[in-house]
Amino acid sequence: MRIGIVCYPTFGGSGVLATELGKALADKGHQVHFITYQQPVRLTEYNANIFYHEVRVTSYPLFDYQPYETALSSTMVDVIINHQLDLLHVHYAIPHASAAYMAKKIVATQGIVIPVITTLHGTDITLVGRDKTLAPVVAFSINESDAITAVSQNLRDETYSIFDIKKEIEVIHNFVDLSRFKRKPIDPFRKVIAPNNERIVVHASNFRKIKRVFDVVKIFAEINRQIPSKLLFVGDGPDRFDAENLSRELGIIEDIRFIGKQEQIEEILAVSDLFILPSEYESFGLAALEAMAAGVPLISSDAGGLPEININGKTGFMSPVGDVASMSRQAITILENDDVLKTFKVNAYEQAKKFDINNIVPIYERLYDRFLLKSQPAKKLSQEKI
Ligand code: GMT
Repeated sequence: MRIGIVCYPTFGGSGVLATELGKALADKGHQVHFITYQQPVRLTEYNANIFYHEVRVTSYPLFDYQPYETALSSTMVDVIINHQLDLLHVHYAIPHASAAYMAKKIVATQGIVIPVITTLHGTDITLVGRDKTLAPVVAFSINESDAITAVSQNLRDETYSIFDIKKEIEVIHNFVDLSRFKRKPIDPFRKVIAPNNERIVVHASNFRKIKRVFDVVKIFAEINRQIPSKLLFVGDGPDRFDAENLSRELGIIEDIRFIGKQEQIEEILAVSDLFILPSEYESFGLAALEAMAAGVPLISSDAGGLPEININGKTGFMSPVGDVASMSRQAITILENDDVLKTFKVNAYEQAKKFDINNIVPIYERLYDRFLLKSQPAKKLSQEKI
């Protein structure tokens, strides 16, 4: 199959998921064409079945805002025609679903039928997408997609409650490549972070308000009062600076490291004992699933789709959003006893197995197959008169 994948190329969950999906499809022999404005961060190795098409945006003095969506549609048209794509799979509705709708209409004028599958990831619905300035276009382009998927049952329900969606939304959970996260801890690395064998707690995110990173600092302050421990903050974003200030105010800065965006997250998770994700909302929580795949238990809020991955009292614990006291107590319960920690680690890994890449990717392939039967591959036609 020749599959076009449209995504954000950054460290965000939707881009990571889309890139991992593309890589897995390429390994299975499909031809995968990534269409985005930058090389996706997880696309690091050469694969003969993977192509990358950069969306180049023309700048012109008249434009206060560059027309990215138009450039994206035009690149889609070019790739659909010249690489005879069988379908387009767009990740994150804004602006990918509406750009795909436009591309679909343009190639239709040349007699080409291109199915569009839209995968909803979270904030494209629950935060940004519902904004009045975007909502009509988001709802329209989702409804015009040939298939719609959501990464959790919760996101599916939220989408129906926020928008008037007339089609079926299929739930296909996020997945993880277990083989990538099953690493032996690198002892010298662990020693650098925790020289006296302290527990290692980790949080990874984009440090946006929705992630509640100040709760992470407060929870760690309580853990640190009772258990020798270190906290690693992975990632970067708007609340990082204030999180650092809060750590200083609480007198725990010496036990916290802000290590920025990391490509080798599996090395960090391999030495970690606990992952904290107290988010206001999380459609799924891919970062938490990756931690669990590395055998790291999870302290999380019970928001959004998190109850679909975190089993309370088994793989970690969940508390209401903002309940720092409860999350701190639960974290200490896991960390204070070696045997308890070991059991939670095993359970976390076992739970992650349910979301193994080998179980989920075939669901996408079956979805694609349904549309292939209905459409013809795009014929290479001249674009001269477009
Ligand atoms: O977490 C973020 O803010 C990034 C965001 C994205 O779209 O890149 O992640 C969303 O998609 C991930 C992959 O499907 C989900 O696992 C995350 O839970 C979801 N984030 C939110 O819903 C806040």
